[in-house]
Amino acid sequence: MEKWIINQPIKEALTNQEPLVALESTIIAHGMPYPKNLETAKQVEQVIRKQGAIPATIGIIKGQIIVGLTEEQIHFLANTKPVIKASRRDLPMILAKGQHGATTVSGTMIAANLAGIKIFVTGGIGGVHRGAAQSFDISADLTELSQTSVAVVCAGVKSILDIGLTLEKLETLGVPVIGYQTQRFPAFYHSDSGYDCDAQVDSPEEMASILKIKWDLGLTGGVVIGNPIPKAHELDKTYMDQMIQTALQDAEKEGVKGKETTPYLLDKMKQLTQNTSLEANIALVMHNAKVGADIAIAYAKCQKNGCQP
Ligand code: PSU
Ligand code: MN
Repeated sequence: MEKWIINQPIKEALTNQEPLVALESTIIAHGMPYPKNLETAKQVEQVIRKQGAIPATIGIIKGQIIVGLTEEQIHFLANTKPVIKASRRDLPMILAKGQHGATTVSGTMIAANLAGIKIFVTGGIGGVHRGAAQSFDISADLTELSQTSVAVVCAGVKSILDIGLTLEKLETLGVPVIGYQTQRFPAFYHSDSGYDCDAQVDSPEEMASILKIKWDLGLTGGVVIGNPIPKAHELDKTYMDQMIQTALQDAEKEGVKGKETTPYLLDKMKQLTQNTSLEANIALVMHNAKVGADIAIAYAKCQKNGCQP
């Protein structure tokens, strides 16, 4: 059995050089509860299609990485247990043991790159956790971004993380952090983290040319495209900061560690905010899907006919 496959519609799209957008599955299996996770996963794909690009959700079923999961396969990962959270280090074991896996940003970047998909849409990426000086808890997403050439459209990182340290780490790793129509790095539930991006880019065409130049130069590695949550869906900062404090204290009390930390914090935040965080999360993912599709379309044009000046 092949260790990874591309489903037929995605194969055809690749052959025809059509614009493709990769999507992760950890957000489905570990980031949101059933059935909201399934509804959201389907809706994100629809937004991308409506915009004129082709979605390819990535996950692992019975030890096989699948690029472009079918609707039934997405449904399966959305309500099956156990589905293992799959970052770079987890892939060999999950594949060898024939297990099911939900790919994180790092796992999804690896599979997208294998398939030749260069644009990837998600909600938020992992980063440097608060207190990382003690815990050493830094997401494998960051090291993946330093070595795998896929651009990740996200709404920044949640303030469950240390945003300043995350940006420092990305600088060290040589990963460009670009604000889409903003100079400010977004903070997931808020459009402005208080930190600047390396550059502001206002059009999909300019974004596409930056990606093309980077990779043509042989500058291997990803790009973080920070797309702020739409104003109407922003949540109150003081309130969210309080909830984050509580969630972090609970994690500490319960001794939550390692790969369980992020899913634990995401779930706690959802409970503490009585689902308002979940609604905001869904809204920002839809917005990222739209922008990601536009960038994929511009990038495909850039590949075919050369970039716009
Ligand atoms: N941040 C979010 N939502 C998510 C994740 C992060 O706001 O669903 C998921 C992504 O799949 C990301 C992973 O790649 O968590 C990072 O996990 P860790 O911090 O364990 O590296
Ligand atoms: Mn971690």
